[in-house]
Amino acid sequence: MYMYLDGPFGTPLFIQSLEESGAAAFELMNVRTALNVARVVSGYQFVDQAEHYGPRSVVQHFSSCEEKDIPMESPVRNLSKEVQNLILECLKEHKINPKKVFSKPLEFNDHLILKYSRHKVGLGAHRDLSKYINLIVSITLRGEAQFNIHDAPDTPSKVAWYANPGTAVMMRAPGFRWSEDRPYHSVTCVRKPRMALILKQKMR
Ligand SMILES: O=C(O)CCC(=O)C(=O)O
Ligand SMILES: [Fe+2]
Repeated sequence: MYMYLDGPFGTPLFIQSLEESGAAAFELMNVRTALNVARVVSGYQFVDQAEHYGPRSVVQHFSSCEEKDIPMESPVRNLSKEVQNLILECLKEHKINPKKVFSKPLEFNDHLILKYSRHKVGLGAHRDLSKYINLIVSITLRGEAQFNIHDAPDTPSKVAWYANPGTAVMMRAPGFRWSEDRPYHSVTCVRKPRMALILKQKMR
């Protein structure tokens, strides 16, 4: 049994941050735990991605391992379940009806692991596809970068965090508070090659 969550996360304040700026960040687990997960998943199959993506030609400097290439018994899946439970427990503890927070029951069913190389811009400002609902959680497993939230793809960031091993950034996605809002975000200043695990809920 993996033990992952060292907090501090447990106040429903994240809901307020998600409503106000579209995102929230917190220390999810200690550095050593994050690095242990990174070590296990670094052996998975990663595919180098093109330097530009989509109609707006968003810059990206990473290789990726998608859901289908993550084994069923991966620590990624334990971690994902623990984060999901942590969020739901937090709502329960504070007597917040999850139906008022999520339009569909929260269930992370799609995972993505990214390995960034050192670059000034790791991933340009973009919004995730609207088929990813409720919440998106990005957990830094290794390395160091800056995670930014923007009002528009071409405006400077309005919120930014240093993402270090163990840091989790949550972003609202369609369905959160029954709204379609989803923030623009980017990853910059990749000072040390960064590995991130992204938890998503694909609408079925
Ligand atoms: O690397 C991250 O933390 C974010 C990745 C991201 O925004 C995406 O995959 O759409
Ligand atoms: Fe994204």
